[in-house]
Amino acid sequence: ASIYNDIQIAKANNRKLLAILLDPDKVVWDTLANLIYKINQSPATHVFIGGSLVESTILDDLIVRIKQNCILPIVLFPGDPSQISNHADGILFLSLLSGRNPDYLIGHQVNAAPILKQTQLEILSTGYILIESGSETAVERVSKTKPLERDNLDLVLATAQAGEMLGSKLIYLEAGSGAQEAVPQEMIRLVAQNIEIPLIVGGGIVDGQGIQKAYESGADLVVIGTAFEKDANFFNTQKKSK
Ligand code: 1GP
Repeated sequence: ASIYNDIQIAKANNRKLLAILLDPDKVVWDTLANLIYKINQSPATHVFIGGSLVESTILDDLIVRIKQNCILPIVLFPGDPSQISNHADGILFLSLLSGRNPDYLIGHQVNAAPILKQTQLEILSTGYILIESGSETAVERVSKTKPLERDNLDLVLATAQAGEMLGSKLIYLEAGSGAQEAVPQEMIRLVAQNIEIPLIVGGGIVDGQGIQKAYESGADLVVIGTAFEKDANFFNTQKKSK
């Protein structure tokens, strides 16, 4: 079955999904076995791999190594076309709809298309919407775009709906990695209720309660990066504290 089909089936059954985001630059090779063990122990349903700026050349090796011991689908979450690996299962083919930088709206995508045609990767067209989250995040810095304001719900909704009308298969509301403030619940709710396609939410979610709030508001898939990166026992701790 395809990654997208599975996401749609999960959404239809109100079964919530969770992605652990790994930044290849921050993965410590020597501790990888333990990291994979922790991923397998966690409630994660997907592994996302990427970052705004990845300098590492270990992407292929990292994915091969994870796949040896982990059956979760591996989805690339690239900052630019250099972050493509045929060893992954799929790729979030992002367009940064909140910004007006043509490189991140269509430029990188044009460069990536011929490369992707040579791979078996499942292409997941994703309308990527950056939301203001307290201070400047890496996405903002690298893409040289401004996030949408937290209180401009109408603009966020119109942007998500435009993405859906353009043919995005997923909408991703992003506060940015390590964000001070996660995407507001009210915003998640409004967008979830007014689009048909699955909704991904991430950035600045640091505890089980934050994950639950995003789910309750209508997120279909939540992305956890920094919290797991800082503490591979993150999901054990969250379970115990309940
Ligand atoms: C960032 O949404 C992801 O692209 C995850 O963010 O690192 O804050 O969990 P965090």
